Amino acid sequence: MNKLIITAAICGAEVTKAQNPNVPYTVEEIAREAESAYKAGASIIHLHVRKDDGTPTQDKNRFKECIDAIRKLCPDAIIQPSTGGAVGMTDLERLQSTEVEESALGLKHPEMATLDCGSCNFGGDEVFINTDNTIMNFGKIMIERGVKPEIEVFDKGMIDIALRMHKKGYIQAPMHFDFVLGVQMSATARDLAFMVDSIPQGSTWTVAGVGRNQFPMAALAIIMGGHVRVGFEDNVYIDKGIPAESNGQLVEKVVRIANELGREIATPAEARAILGLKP
Ligand code: KMH
Ligand code: ZN
Repeated sequence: MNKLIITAAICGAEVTKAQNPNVPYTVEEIAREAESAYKAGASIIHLHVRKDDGTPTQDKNRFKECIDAIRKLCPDAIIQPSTGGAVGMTDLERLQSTEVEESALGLKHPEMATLDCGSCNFGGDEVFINTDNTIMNFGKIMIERGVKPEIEVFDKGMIDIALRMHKKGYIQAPMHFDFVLGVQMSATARDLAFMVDSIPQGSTWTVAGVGRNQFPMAALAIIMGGHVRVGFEDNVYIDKGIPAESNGQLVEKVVRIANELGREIATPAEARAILGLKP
């Protein structure tokens, strides 16, 4: 079985310090959390950024500051900015994260970014909106900028949308999917198997189990040959009712489970090879 890519979603846009005081807002805090995850074995940092007061932002200058700060501590990590941002942001705001130069890698744009392939209920009256036009526009721009999409899917229909976008030329193969389970679609072994069965041969996938689903979904992915995303964006607890001290602590737990199950952890270089990114 190939090695396990661990993605750390260190910050998110919705989670707050009231839920766990270790959720990062400032540039320094974001760099600290990225380093803890990287040192524990994460090869991808999925990145949202905040203003110092915790307000989510897609401001490209803030992304640049955070990416540069992370690079100093995690020289070879794959940094994957979000283009999802927060509910209610405009497409133009959201796309700013793909404009940021990855100076340390000599790249004009990030290596990867997320591409959300459909709309999703986010609780209460909140709807995370991604129309077909948004997806086509984001897909086209990401191809032009050489940014590999991580296709975010919150339910099965979003896989079908991604496949249609691929047919029309807005997403290139090999495709990499992130199944976010426990928001709209339930996080069960049956549903994960259904998602994995629904993507084309040659694709790669990771799973982000939300809340209490984080570690059960991670264990399933480790066994099934997929990859794993953990982090404060999806879950702030290391155990029931016990806030995690850091993103690194969440990553360490995944590494322990993987070790027990005999799955080796991918380095960033190995993750790049698995995902078809330039070395
Ligand atoms: N915060 C959500 C509205 C992504 O990063 O692309 C969107 C999200 C997905 O987190
Ligand atoms: Zn995200």
